[in-house]
Amino acid sequence: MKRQLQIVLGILITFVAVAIVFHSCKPGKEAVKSEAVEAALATYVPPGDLDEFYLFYSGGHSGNIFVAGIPSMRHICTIPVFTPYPSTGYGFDAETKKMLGGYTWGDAHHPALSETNGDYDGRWLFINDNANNRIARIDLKDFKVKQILGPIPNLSGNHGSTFVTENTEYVTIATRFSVPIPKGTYVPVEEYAKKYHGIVALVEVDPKTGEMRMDEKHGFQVLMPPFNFDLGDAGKGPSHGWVFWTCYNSERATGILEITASQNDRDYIAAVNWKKAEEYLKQGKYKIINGVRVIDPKEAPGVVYLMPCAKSPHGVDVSPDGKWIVGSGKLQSITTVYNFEKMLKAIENKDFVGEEDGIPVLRYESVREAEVPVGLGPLHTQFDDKGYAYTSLFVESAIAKWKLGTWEVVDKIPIAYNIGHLCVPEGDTKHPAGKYVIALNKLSHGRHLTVGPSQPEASQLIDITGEKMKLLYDAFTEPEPHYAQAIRADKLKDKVIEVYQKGIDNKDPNAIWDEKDAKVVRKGNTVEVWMIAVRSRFQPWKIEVNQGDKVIIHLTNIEQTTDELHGFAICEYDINVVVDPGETKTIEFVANKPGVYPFYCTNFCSALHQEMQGYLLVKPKGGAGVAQK
Ligand code: RUQ
Ligand code: CUA
Repeated sequence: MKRQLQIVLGILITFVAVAIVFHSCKPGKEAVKSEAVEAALATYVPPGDLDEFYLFYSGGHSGNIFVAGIPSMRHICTIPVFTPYPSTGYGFDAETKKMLGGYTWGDAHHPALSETNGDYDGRWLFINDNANNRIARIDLKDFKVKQILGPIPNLSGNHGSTFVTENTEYVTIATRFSVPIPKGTYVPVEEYAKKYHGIVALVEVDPKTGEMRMDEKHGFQVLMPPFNFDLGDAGKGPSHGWVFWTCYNSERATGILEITASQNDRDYIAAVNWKKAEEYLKQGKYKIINGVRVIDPKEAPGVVYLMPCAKSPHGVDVSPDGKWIVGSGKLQSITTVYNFEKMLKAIENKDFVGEEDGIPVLRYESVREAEVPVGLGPLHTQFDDKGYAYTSLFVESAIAKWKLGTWEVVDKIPIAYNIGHLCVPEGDTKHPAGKYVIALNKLSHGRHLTVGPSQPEASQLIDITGEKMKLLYDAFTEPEPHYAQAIRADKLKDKVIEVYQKGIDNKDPNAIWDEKDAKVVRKGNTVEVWMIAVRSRFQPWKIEVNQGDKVIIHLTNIEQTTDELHGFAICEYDINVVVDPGETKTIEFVANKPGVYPFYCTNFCSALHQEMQGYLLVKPKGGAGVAQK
C-alpha cells in the first residue's frame, strides 16, 4: 500500500514538474517568436516603399559592386566595374572595352564614397582593384563606371585602397606586396630586405569632374620599406592632412610569411603627412619614376612616421572626431587606440625608438591612449552616432561594442561565421548615421538552402539602436564582398537620373535622334552605321558589308521614357550591348565571318519586342554569289 502510494505520489510529482517545465517553456517559445516578429518588422519594407540607405558592397574577385537597400537587404543591382557584364552590355562597346584595358577581371575590395567636409556627398564611388593595380570611379548620377585609372606605375597589389581624404582631394593607395622599384626592374628575391620596396600613393582627384590623375604633375607616391601594407584610413577634423596605413612583415621576410613574418612582437602603422608631402612637391624634392612623382622619406623628413602596433595588424580606422586612430592586430586580443595629439607631441619631442630606412619609429607608450580588450582576432572598427565603436573579431566570430573615451567593452554579439569587415551607414564620415551595423562574413554554411560546394557569401544586419546589439537579418550575395559603405538614400534622390536627356546628358557627337538620320556610310574598308533603337525596331534594320570590313555602329536609344532599355546582340559575333533611354553606344568589330547574321533586341521592351530585329549581311571574299561551306 505504502509502495503504491509512493508510486502515485511519484507520478504526481513528475506530472507537476513536467507541467511547470512545460509552462515555463511556453513563454520562452513565444518570446523567441515575438523577437523574430520584431526583427522581421524592423527589416520589412512594404511593397512600394523604399529603403533608407543604399549599401554598396565590393564584389571581390567578381570585379563588381553589389547594391542593396538597408534595412531590407534586398539586392537592387550590380554595377560591373573591372569585369565585362553582359546584363548591361558592359565591356562590349568600344568605350567600356577600352576602359577595361584588356583585363577580364579585377579584385575589388574597398569602396569609398566621395566626401565633402568629411561627409559623404553622393557624387562618386571609388573602388580598388587589388590584382591589377587600378582604381575605378563610378558616377552616382547613373551608377556607371566613368574612369578606370591604371595599372598605376610602381604599385604591386593595390589592397590598401580606396580611402578618400576629407574633401576627396585624394584617393589613397598602399601596396600589399613589395617589388623592386622602378617596377619592371629585376632583382633576385634573396635581396628582398634591401632592394625591394613598398609604395604608398595619393591619387589626385579633380574636384569638379572627379577625374583621377597620377602623373608627373598630379598625385604622388612615397617610397617605403619592403613591408606588406594592408589597410588605411584618412584623417579627419584635427587629423585632416594625414593618412594612416597598417603594415605587417616588418621582418622584411620572404617565403612562408605565415611563419617568417610573425616573428616580431609588433608591426607598424605608417602615418603619412600629405600636406607636408605637398610642400616637398612644390620644392621639387621628388624623383620621377615610371612617369610619376616619388618622394623618398630619407630626403623628405616629416612626411612619414611609424607607430608600433600589435603584431600583424589589419584594419586601421579613424574616429568620427578625428582624434583617435584604432589599429587592430589580428593575432592579438586587444585593439590599440592611438591619440593623434600625442602622436604630434611625440613627433615634436623626437620621441623615437629607432628608424626604418630613415623613417622614425615613435615610442609606443607615448602615442598609445588605450588597449581595448575587445576579444580574439580584431580586424576592423566602425563608429556610430553615440560615441561607440564596433570591432569585428574574426577568430571569435563576434562584434564587440565599446565606448570611446572610457574604452570599456559594453556588449558583444556572436556572428555566423567569421566576420571580416563591418559597415555602419555613413560610418566612415564625421557623422555616422548609426542604427545598423552590417557584418560581412567569410563563411555562410548552414544559413541557407544548400547550393552545392560553392556557397554564397553572407552578411548580417544588426540593430545597434539599443544597449544590446540585436541580430535582424541574414542576406546573401555572389562572391565576394570585402568591405561595404552605406549612404542615406535621400542624399542621392535628386542626383540620380533615369533617362539621358537629349543634348543634356547625352552629348555624344554620334548620337542621332530621328529615323531619317539613320544611315550606313562606307569609307574604304570601313562601314560606319548610325542606328536608332526605339519600340520596336532598329533603323537601319539591314547592314551589308564585305568580309573583312571594319564595322562601326553608333547606336542611340531614342526613347526618353524611364526603364525603356533596348539591347543589341548579333548572333555568333559575340556582340551584346544595352542602350539605356537616351544613351548612345559605339560598337566596333571586324566582319570576318561571311554569311547572314541576325541581330535582335535583348531587353524585353514591348509586346513587339520579339519583332525588334534585323540582319548583318556579310558578303564572302570571293563575291556575293559564292556559297560558303
Ligand atoms: S580586407 S577582412 Cu581586403 Cu579589407 Cu579586411
Ligand atoms: Cu527593344 Cu526589346
